[in-house]
Amino acid sequence: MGRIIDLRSDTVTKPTQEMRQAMLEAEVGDDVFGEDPTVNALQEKTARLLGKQAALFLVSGTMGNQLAIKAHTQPGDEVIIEASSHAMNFEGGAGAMISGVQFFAIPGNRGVFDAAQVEAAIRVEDVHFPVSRLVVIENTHNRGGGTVFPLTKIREVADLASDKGLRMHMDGARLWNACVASKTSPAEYATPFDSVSVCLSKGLGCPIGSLVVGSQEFIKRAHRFRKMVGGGTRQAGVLAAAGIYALDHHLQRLEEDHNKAKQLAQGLSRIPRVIINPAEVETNILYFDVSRTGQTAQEIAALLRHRGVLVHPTARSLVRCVTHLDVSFPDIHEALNAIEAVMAA
Ligand code: TLP
Repeated sequence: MGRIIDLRSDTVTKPTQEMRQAMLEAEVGDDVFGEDPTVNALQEKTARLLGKQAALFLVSGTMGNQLAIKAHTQPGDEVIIEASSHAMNFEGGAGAMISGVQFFAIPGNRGVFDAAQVEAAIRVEDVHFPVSRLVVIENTHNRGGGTVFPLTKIREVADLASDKGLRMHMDGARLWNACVASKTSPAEYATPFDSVSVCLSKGLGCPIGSLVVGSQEFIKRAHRFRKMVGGGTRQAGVLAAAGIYALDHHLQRLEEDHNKAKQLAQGLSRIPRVIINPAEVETNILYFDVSRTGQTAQEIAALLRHRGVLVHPTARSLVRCVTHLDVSFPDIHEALNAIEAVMAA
C-alpha cells in the first residue's frame, strides 16, 4: 500500500520543516512567570488580529471554550448553544463539571441559528428558571458541515444578547476558515463577542495550541481558571513559535483546503449511492451519507482503511472528511477512486 491519505480531521497535520525550524529557534522563558517572549508575542499578535485587548495561550480548543464558559458564568446559569455544538457535546461534560452550568440547546440549520430562536430560549425572571447568561456560537460549525456562521446573523444575535444582558462567546476553532471563505477579517467576526477561542492545531497545522481572546478583565479571570485546571506552561515558546509561523504563513492557504473539499464533494456526488450536496460545502469539512449502501459508516470506514484512506464515521450513516495541509489535490483524486471502489463493491 502507498501512503495513507488521512481525511479524518485537520488535526492530523504534522508540522512542516519551516515550522519546526521556527520552533527550534524560538526564544523561551518561564511562562508561569510571564517571561516567555515568544508566548507573549503570540498572545499580542492574536489579540491584535482579533481586535481584542488581550489573549491567553492554551493547550487546546476545549480549554478555550471551557475557560470562557467558566469566566462568564456562575454555577446554575444557563448557556444558550446550538444542539450539535462542540462545547456542549464533545468536551466531556466539562460545562457541568467545571462551571456547573446547564445548556439550553437550540436546533440550528447546519449549525446556524437566528436571533428569534435565541430570544425564545432566554428565560424570564422567575425563581423556577435558571439565569440565561451566555450565548455560544461555533464558527465554522463542525457538525453543521464546516458552515460559515453569517456575520449579519451574528450581529442580530449580539444585539439581542446585549439588550438582554447576555454575554457572547465564539468557538472559533476554525474561525480562520470562516474568514477566508467569507472574506471577512478575524476582527470583524470577533467584534460582537466578549470572548473568542481560536485553534492553531487544526487547519493552521500546528502540533498544539489554542488561544482565547477578550478584554483585559476577562483574560485575567481566564488566566486564574487556567491555573486551576493545571494549564500553566513553562517554556511554551517552542509551541508559540509554531503558532506565529502558522499565522504568518498558513492563513491564506486555507482557500486551497476549501477547494480540495469542493473537489472531493463534486466527485462524491457523482458516485452512485453516495448522498451529498456539494453546494453545501463552504470550507474544509464535508459529510456524506452512506445509508443507500446498506452498510454503516463504520463499515465503510473500515473498507476504506484497507485502501489507505482514513475517514471519520460520525453517525450510523454519516462519514466526515476534512481537507488540510497534508492532503494534496492528487490525494483527493485517489481518495475518490478508493471511495468509488468501496461503494461499487
Ligand atoms: N474537534 C476535533 C475533535 O473533536 C475530534 C475535530 O477533529 O473536529 N471546537 C470545535 C468546533 C472543534 O471541532 C474542536 C475539535 C474543538 C473545539 C476542540 O479542540 P481541541 O481538540 O483542541 O480541544
